Amino acid sequence: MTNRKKALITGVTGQDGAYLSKLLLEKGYEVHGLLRRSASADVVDSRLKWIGVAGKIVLHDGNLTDLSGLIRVMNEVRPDEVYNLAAQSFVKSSWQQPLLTGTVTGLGTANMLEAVRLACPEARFYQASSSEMYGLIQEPVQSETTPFYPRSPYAAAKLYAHWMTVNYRESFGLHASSGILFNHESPLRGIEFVTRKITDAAARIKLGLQDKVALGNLDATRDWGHARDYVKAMWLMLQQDKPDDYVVATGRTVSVRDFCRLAFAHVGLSMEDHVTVDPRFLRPAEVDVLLGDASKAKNKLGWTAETSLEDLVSEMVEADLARLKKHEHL
Ligand code: NDP
Ligand code: GDR
Repeated sequence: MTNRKKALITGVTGQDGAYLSKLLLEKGYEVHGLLRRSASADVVDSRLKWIGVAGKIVLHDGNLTDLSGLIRVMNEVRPDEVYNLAAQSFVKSSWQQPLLTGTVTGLGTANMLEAVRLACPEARFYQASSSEMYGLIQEPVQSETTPFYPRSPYAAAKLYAHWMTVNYRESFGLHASSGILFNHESPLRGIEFVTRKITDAAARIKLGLQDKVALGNLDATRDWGHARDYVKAMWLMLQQDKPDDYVVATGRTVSVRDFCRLAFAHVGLSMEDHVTVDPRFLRPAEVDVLLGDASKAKNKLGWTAETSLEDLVSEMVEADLARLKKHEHL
């Protein structure tokens, strides 16, 4: 028998799952992860390997859409803390796969809440909510009190999941918290998201492997932070006596165009020479601007973003250069 605290992470193979696993292992936790079955078993844990935690966490087969399987995992692990990070998380895909997105990102969270309520109601629960819920922004700076206006099937699914988390807290007394996280990036960001697409392209162009990169809306602005900082806020939320909802953001918003400028400048190039616009990457509805006010997280959790955008961009470009030189893929 061990006295170590036990955490169960869904979405453990994703960007945040990798950073959170590392953080919790460093804090002495026994870390368990939910792994959905894949025919490509050799690559599913590539992020966990990159960050150095593969083999140090216990993986359990399961899928957010399968309630009985989730209950089985809860009974096996008996977690003290549950971090629900799994989702169909790519906004653009959610217009092509709205029902899948609703099933996994929305109803999947309801399954997780049910599994906790039925199997381990004492466990503390974290829900990965999103700034996308603000969508067509109703206030220039978004906080916990700003009304939501989702602009994609993804955002609508996340809003359902968010309100279910609030409702399970208020109806059943679960220690369930929702982190409304603004965009956060890292060298482990999926290649389909704009920041990693840009840093990977800047590195390839620098190494002579390609000449151009096609993007969509360069004028959208986002409040971009580092995933390594943001997983600390998740953990802090579950250490509070009372569950609550918190915005997690840097308080600075920058356009996709300016993100490109920073990434290309890092390798001594000019984005104007290499970036083209392709309507294929535009969205049926856009979220033009996001800018978060994380004062509540600062005051109640003692959390602030530690990494500047400039440092984040440099770290991502350097990681892509190193990967490409070693012919590694992620
Ligand atoms: P990723 O897309 O990198 O990871 C998503 C994870 O969910 C992967 O581990 C994936 O598994 C898993 N998953 C997908 N579908 C299922 C399913 N049906 N059953 C079980 N697992 C599944 O996301 P991030 O790490 O970037 O984000 C983590 C969470 O935070 C997500 O819920 C996202 O929507 C949310 N979020 C992210 C923000 C960001 O800027 N990164 C901001 C705000 C919220 P597999 O590896 O097999 O694909
Ligand atoms: P987002 O991230 O939709 O904010 O969701 P993404 O990086 O996909 O888009 C950010 C902005 O960049 C514009 N853009 C492009 N986006 C992509 N992917 N590819 C392009 O070529 C491109 N060109 C311009 C987009 O239109 C958009 O305005 C992320 C995800 O992690 C969600 O899961 C999370 O909830 C939110 O962040 C907060």
